[in-house]
Amino acid sequence: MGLYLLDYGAGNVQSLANSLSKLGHSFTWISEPADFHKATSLIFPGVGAFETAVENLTKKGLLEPLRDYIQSGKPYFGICIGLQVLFQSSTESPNFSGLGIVPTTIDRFDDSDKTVPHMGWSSADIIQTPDVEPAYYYFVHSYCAKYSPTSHPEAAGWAYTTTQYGGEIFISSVRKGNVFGTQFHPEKSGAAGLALIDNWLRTPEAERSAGISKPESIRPAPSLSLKPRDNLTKRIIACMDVRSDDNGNLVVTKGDQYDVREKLPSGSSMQVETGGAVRNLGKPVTLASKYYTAGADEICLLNITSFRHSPLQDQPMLAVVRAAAESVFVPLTIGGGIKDTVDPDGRKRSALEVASEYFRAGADKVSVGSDAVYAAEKLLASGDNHGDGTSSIETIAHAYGRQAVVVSIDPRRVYVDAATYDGPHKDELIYGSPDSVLESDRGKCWWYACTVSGGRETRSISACQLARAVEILGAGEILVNSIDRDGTGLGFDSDLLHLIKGCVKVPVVASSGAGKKEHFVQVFEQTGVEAALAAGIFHRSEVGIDEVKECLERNNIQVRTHVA
Ligand code: 1PR
Repeated sequence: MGLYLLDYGAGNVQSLANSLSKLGHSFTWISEPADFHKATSLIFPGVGAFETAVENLTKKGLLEPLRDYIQSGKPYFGICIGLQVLFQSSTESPNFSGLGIVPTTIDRFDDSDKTVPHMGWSSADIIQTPDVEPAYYYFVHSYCAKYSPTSHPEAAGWAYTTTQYGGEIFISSVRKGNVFGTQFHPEKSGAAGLALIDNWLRTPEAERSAGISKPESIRPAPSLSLKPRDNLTKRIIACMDVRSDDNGNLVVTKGDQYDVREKLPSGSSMQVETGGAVRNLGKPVTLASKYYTAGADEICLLNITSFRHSPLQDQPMLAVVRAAAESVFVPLTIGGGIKDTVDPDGRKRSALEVASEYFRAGADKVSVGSDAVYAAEKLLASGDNHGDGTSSIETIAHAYGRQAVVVSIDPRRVYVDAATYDGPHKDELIYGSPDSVLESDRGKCWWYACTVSGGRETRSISACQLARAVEILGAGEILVNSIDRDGTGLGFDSDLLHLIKGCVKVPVVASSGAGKKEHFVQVFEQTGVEAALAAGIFHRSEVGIDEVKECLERNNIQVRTHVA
């Protein structure tokens, strides 16, 4: 008897398991239908596609026992897909039915006025007590239950909180009788999320158990008016480039334009080609935990040498991810080496297997670099407007949902003579502004070429072409690095970011070049990106995450500030 967790076998459920362990709650996984009878509380943490969830629950014979469990009046807490499955159906998967407990459908956000998926921290406003200061939680989803008290009053009566995204208000949590469900991810929502899970579990079971059709649980649904702007905050991401130092220990390093070795004094007799020792800025798990506590909205770990070998042989990196996930309760992205590989013993590993290993270790998203370039080139060469289903982006997005797939691009400027240039990507040329703060940009003209293998090889595909292609293939977010700006502290490359923002609907993360807090204000104001990532200034303690957020807030840019 006790707390059970339902895993239908696709999503990353390790985050919730880690949250419960951190809070001191023991739990058991549901492994067969009979387990529902033993459960006195049940949490269903779903991520990914509606179809995958319903199909897998059905195949495992768990869908009907789940319905029976909920109707028995025992406490149920559904997260994301665990909430959506309570509804009748989803336009994401028209051939699959949900449990039909909440009488309305799940629909896609309208992307004509905004980025989809809805990704990041937003407030969940309690509709019955609007004066309560709302908490901020982490959302990542493209589909939602729209809040419509006029057309669907019964369904709207289930709403406990609502959230506004662009010009739409949706049900961000439901509460009725024994049923509680959140569209957001409390297990990834820092202290606020952990408190929410803990409060639910510590409320006596008798209080959480009640029939959903009891008259006292039927609430009238008020009409809500749209606020002038929604509460989705801009995200600040701390990134750690991880590699082995010369003694074989995994360290956080940081390059200048991707060169992570100490510069040798001129005239040094040491080998010039490889430079000095690998820069060591700290231990990955210690830094990840420090940045979480300091208020980072997300943490990113990049295994920057994984292109050289099979990442599944790289057990220390998996151990790093496992340990980081135990102390970081905001989204954790892992990149490097997500591709089809062959182990030294000849065993083939698909990109999906590699990604799955990282998800099982506690990653919430994986970031694909070089392999995304090859997949985009293949798509362009085919002339099709859809992939063939075999790329790493497609296979991982199919299994874990596109929100779990970040594409990390490493573009480099290719300077051309504006007056005479007649080469490729003419329509993407950027003309450096004559009054650019960077003297080096003035009067220059360039396009952005993609690179692979950590910038070692430049390809002919442009950053724009890549962004459009990977969005078609299923990327849920694009992380835009810049080899020209990496480690320079000159500020983000706004020209590049503006260009990529104009090419895609998915969220864009700015990376490379942050040198002071004002650079974050500039990048959000000038390009509209959803998030900004930095490494060097945080590792060297030059600027704190709290200082960045205070500066953004002063400039009227919404951020998540209450992190403790
Ligand atoms: O190609 O799928 O194996 O992925 C490799 C990943 O590793 C890619 O995401 C690529 O960007 C990254 N990578 C490879 N080599 C390096 C290197 O530095 N030698 N790091 C590297 C890329 C860029 C950012 C950095 C920002 C912010 N580093 O991660 O953190 O530029 O830095 P700043 O704020 O200090 O300017 P695959």
